[in-house]
Amino acid sequence: MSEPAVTAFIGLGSNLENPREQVTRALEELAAIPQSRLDAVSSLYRSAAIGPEGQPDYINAVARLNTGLSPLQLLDALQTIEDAHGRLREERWGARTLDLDLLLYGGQQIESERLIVPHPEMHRRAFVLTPMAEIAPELAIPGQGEVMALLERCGDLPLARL
Ligand code: A4P
Ligand code: MG
Repeated sequence: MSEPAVTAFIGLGSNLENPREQVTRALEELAAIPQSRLDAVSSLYRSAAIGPEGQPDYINAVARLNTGLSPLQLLDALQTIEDAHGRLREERWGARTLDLDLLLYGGQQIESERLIVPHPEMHRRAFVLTPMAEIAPELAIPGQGEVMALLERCGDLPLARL
């Protein structure tokens, strides 16, 4: 393996078809991404869905990956994992069961057609910031500020740590 260079953070979310297992399996799949090393994984958290009502609760987690892949190579790898989970679901629900967001890629700010980093909603979402604070409490989000300060501003979305 070439020397991994960049620390990336991945947000995991699922609210269909045994979400806890979806997330646990996705973490194993993240660990198998080429030229990359899974460095840290948060606890799993359960919260009510933000967005359209009537959805099941979500399970969320955040992972820290040391990677030699470029941002788009990493996005490709994440989408390959999403597709593998999504294909199973399409038969039954027509919905995706796994969302993998590239939250941060080093300190870079990226705005391209396929990829916006930092993820544009992450700084407002307790279900991202809480697990992130667990594995990187000192971290600052480029353009937004420190994770702990952002989390205080989020208001209280009840999150249950599993
Ligand atoms: N894309 C651009 N930037 C990124 C990035 N940083 N990471 C593009 C990943 N993808 C990125 O993504 C659509 C396109 O965004 C991709 O093809 C990629 O090129 P998607 O995941 O297929 O679309 P989406 O699910 O509609 O968007 P998104 O932003 O992932 O969904 P949301 O808005 O995050 O909503 N409530 C709780 N409690 N917990 C949750 O996890 N999640 C959602 C998902 C809603 N409510 C939730 C939760
Ligand atoms: Mg997504």
